[in-house]
Amino acid sequence: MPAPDVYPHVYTEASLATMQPDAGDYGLLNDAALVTEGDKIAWLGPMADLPRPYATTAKTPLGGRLITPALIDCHTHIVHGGNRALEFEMRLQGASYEAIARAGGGIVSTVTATRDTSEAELLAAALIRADALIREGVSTIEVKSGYGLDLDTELKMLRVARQIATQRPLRISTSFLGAHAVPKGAGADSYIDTVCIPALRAAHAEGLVDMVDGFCEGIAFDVPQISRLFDVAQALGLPVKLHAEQLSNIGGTQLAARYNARSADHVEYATEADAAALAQSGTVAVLLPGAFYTLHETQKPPVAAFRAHGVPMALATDWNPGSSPLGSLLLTMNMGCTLFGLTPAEALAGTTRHAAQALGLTDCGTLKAGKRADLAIWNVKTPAELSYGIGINPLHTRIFAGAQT
Ligand code: DI6
Ligand code: FE
Repeated sequence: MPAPDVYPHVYTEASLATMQPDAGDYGLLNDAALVTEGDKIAWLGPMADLPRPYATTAKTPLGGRLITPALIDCHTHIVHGGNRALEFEMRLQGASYEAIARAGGGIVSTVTATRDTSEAELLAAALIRADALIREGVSTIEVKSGYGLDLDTELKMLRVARQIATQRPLRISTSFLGAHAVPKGAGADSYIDTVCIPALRAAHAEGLVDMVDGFCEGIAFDVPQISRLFDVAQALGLPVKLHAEQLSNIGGTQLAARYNARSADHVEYATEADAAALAQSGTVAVLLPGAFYTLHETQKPPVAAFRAHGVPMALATDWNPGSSPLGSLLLTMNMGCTLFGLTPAEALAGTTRHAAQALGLTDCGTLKAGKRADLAIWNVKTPAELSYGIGINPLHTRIFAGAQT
């Protein structure tokens, strides 16, 4: 891990997409400079206003390149064993995601593979995925459990997630997703009460849990079952988030709002009333176009209603072996625009400021003096270019906690 740099770094001849709220689409500053000291942003503004003390410091001229906050992937399942290429082939021949899940494939097949994979092998595979995101200027990744569905494997997954941050210059937020699927041979109610909730308590006791997540869906858990889990989360002082309204509407979004969830994710089938509830509770809607694309969905999330009600929208890869084997947050931004109709400014807010909000992080996601110096410097001049390219990676340099990495 590189030691934090204590000397000021002065970046000049840059455009800054500060992503400050209420500063216009991108909070854009042209002909600007940005100074980092240690792991923080010390100053930013027009080059002409660069404070005296920095005038004599060595500078890094960026030739008009764009600086944004480093990107944040706020919904991933990058710790998992095996892959589901076979199901991809089955879906191409007409089998639906739900039919495959009900026949014992889907999430449950990744559970078998994850149980059978050692901690070291899970970590090695997760690091390869994390590296792909790092190469695109990502500084922070949320990582879920949920392919264990037993105490030992759920804890194994969360330990691996924590270890990623010891092996790479990355910040990791963990979500306990024990309520992801009903394991083979179990009943949903007894699974929640006798396996999932005890596993949550054990994982929390080991300091492995930052948030609690669930899958509220016809093929997974209903509102009363998720409520029981969320009651325990609340008693433990843990914030919640929820996979809600992905394939149908069974009330998950309203449930998330009642528990002041940090985010409600997927939300394709959310309604106007659901949008109003999210606005009320200050919950972020996390849109996951990778799953929409992979599953050939046609129901789009109600973006117009989210805008009308002022619901912050984030974008994430949902990187998982089944519904979203998508390893690019930049491509996710393009898909958010092309498939869901977001503007490129909304897409960038969705992978910076709003993604930070979805994780409860207040020290990153925008460019401002005092925030962490987690930055991405791009070989582009205008921020819309980040969403416009398809499979193009214009990253020039990633700065993590003030250090070039
Ligand atoms: N929704 C998703 O998109 C992932 N989990 C979930 O609840 C899918 C996980 C998988 O198919 O393995
Ligand atoms: Fe997911």
